[in-house]
Amino acid sequence: MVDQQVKTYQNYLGGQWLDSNSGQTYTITSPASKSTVLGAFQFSTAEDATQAVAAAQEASSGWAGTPAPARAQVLYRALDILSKRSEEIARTITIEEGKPLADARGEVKRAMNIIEYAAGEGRRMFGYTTPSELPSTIAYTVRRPLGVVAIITPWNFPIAIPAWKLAPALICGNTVVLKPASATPLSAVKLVEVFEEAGLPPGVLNLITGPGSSVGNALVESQLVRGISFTGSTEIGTEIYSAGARLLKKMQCEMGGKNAVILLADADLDKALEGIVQGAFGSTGQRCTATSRVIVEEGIYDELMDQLLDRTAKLKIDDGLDPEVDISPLSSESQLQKVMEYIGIGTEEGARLAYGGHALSEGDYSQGYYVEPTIFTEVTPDMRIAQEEIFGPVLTVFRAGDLDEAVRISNDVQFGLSSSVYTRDLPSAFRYINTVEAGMVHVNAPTLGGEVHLPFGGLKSSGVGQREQGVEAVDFFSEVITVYIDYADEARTQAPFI
Ligand code: UN1
Repeated sequence: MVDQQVKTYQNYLGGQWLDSNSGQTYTITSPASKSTVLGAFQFSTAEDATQAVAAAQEASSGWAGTPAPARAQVLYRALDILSKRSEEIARTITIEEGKPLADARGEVKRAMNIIEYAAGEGRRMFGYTTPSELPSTIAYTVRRPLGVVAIITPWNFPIAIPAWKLAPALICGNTVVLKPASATPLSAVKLVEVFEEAGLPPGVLNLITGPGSSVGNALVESQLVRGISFTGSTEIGTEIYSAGARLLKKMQCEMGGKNAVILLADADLDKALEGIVQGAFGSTGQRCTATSRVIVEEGIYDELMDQLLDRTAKLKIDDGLDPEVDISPLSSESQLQKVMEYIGIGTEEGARLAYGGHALSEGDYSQGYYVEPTIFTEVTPDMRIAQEEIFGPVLTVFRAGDLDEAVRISNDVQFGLSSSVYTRDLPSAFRYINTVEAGMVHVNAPTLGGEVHLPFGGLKSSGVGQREQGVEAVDFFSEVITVYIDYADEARTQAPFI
């Protein structure tokens, strides 16, 4: 039973805020304060998902028929509203997901950037014209929306990831059913409020909260859903991709990472150290682009380790609202259990626990899911901690004789999302760029992040389907139609094409 004080939030379908058909809600609590209930949310069912798809389908022709520059006007209004609500929404992210407020502010800014970028694309829905091989004929291409698309998002970027799928989907004229992670529905409700206030027509954006097992499956199985954009684990992404592919949907799955920084002996060590620490421990390691491996050339190994241990010891572990915080709590009890399990596995596998390794539960820490930043050395590529995504502040350190060996270790995982090298040597940097298996490659910069006008995504088990963001997002959320017009005033005596 839900306490009287707890606010109940509803689904958003066809422009109305509604209860789930289940008649049930579930509550969420704050990762930094387990006893603080943040709200009750609809425990939605497959039937709710079907209704949301129907609402999106109903709105589809109207929105598709709205000129893209007019659709952009709604996005510009959403941008303005999000900007006005940015501090409130950043605080919601921190309270709901746990990340430091500075990171949450950055996340809201990223959402604003992608909305701005997508709105600009409203005046650039370009196709092309080309000479035909026939006389008196023109040929051109035009973009059309897919129709109804489902957007399934994770808890670790509860505003930015929905925004960077939603904004391009909307500008291309699709209608959307958004299914946010069940752990972070409050941020999603606020994002939908922003678009509602911006004047998005009813049914163009629909929100259903609740478990992936019922709602997510119903969306994936619906014949009316023509595209799916998913971010989450490789395990779930593989299931969704297979199920969607069977129904010939357009699919985009953004999944796990095991991102490595290679540190060459000639690197600027101060710069590298900052990049490694931010990459490994920022957002408590809960991002798919986090640095989870450092591969160090022998000549600089001892110096790096001395400084890395020193620097890590100075990190402040606290509530995400503390202005001085470096490492805030993990987002849930299950995250804490998973991270602790991997720390146990690393120790059993014979890696050396060089720093941290404990959950923190004394004093104020007892209220949240805190864990120390953790560093394993003497890690070898065959270990599970070297291969599997941990999604927490756990860094594994490897030794390598030279760049080629380092790249071999870097590539020897199933993932290929982001990567980085620190070096001052131009030929080494380019050899790295040309051989590392990753969708995003950084030189002298952390593995994190990305800019909204550039494509984001990975190789191998990290990603499948078109990239997110950049012009690739427009490619994903639209179909290209090829048009031939014969304006000859006489019938042709032969079939027109060979
Ligand atoms: C980032 O590196 O800043 O789920 C973004 C994730 C990624 C987004 C990371 N899709 O962590």
